[in-house]
Amino acid sequence: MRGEGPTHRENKLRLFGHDEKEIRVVLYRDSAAWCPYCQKVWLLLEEKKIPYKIELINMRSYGDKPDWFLAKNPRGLLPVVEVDGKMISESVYIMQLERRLFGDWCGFVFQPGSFGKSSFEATLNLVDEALTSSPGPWFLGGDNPSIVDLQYISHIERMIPSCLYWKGFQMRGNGKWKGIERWLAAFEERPTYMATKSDYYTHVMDIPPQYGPGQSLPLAPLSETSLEPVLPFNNLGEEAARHEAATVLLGNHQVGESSS
Ligand SMILES: N[C@@H](CCC(=O)N[C@@H](CS)C(=O)NCC(=O)O)C(=O)O
Repeated sequence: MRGEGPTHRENKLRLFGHDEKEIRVVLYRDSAAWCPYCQKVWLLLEEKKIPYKIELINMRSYGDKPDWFLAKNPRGLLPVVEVDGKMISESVYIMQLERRLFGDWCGFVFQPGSFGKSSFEATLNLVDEALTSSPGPWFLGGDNPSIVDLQYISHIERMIPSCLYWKGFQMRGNGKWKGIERWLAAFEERPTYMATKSDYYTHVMDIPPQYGPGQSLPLAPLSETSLEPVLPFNNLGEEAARHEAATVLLGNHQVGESSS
């Protein structure tokens, strides 16, 4: 049914049982699904089931952005959320949007009238402590991820393969950060997250060219745990994987043709 069904990177309309006329939000996110700031806002809208429309905008590395988009958002940064016609950029601020919408709803319904390896490891220890001291997999406990989990996930997802490839630094599978492992495993059971998640190869190579290449160290030999785990959720079999690769390749070819 139009606007319904599972989370997918090609969705253009999300209704969650609402009428299209009720939509107040448009999400402008990057067409390649690389951008970590876009991912967390996208995941937030999906987890909170906020009805919204999606506009895919190319990142600078793929050429100029459409004039109509720059007219609405002169800095050109992604993501942007348009709420009731007002353009809001800065993803942390956008994420507070959910609380604001919720606050608006409560106010209406219930009231009369949001350098280095050692310091990186030390910080990971702190993050891990915060997660192990929580009763469940999430930072704030509870059955579902909160705004705090969403704030971290799109960045940690990118740190895992990029630290591994560029620095030979293994964040997963080494038994050091059990809270982070538990938290990632909980995210990997969620279809919404898995639909927004990208793969190791993309995250190693998706550092925008204007940032320059990652600074590499000699790499440790590859092992079972240093490779991206194939999870049951996305292990659809060889044939389905071939179909998906062919569809995406064809789609990229068409996008390339239309922008040249
Ligand atoms: N502080 C901004 C950062 C957004 C940002 O840096 N977005 C990057 C993409 S990851 C961007 O739009 N770069 C311009 C481009 O490559 O088109 C936020 O939190 O939303």
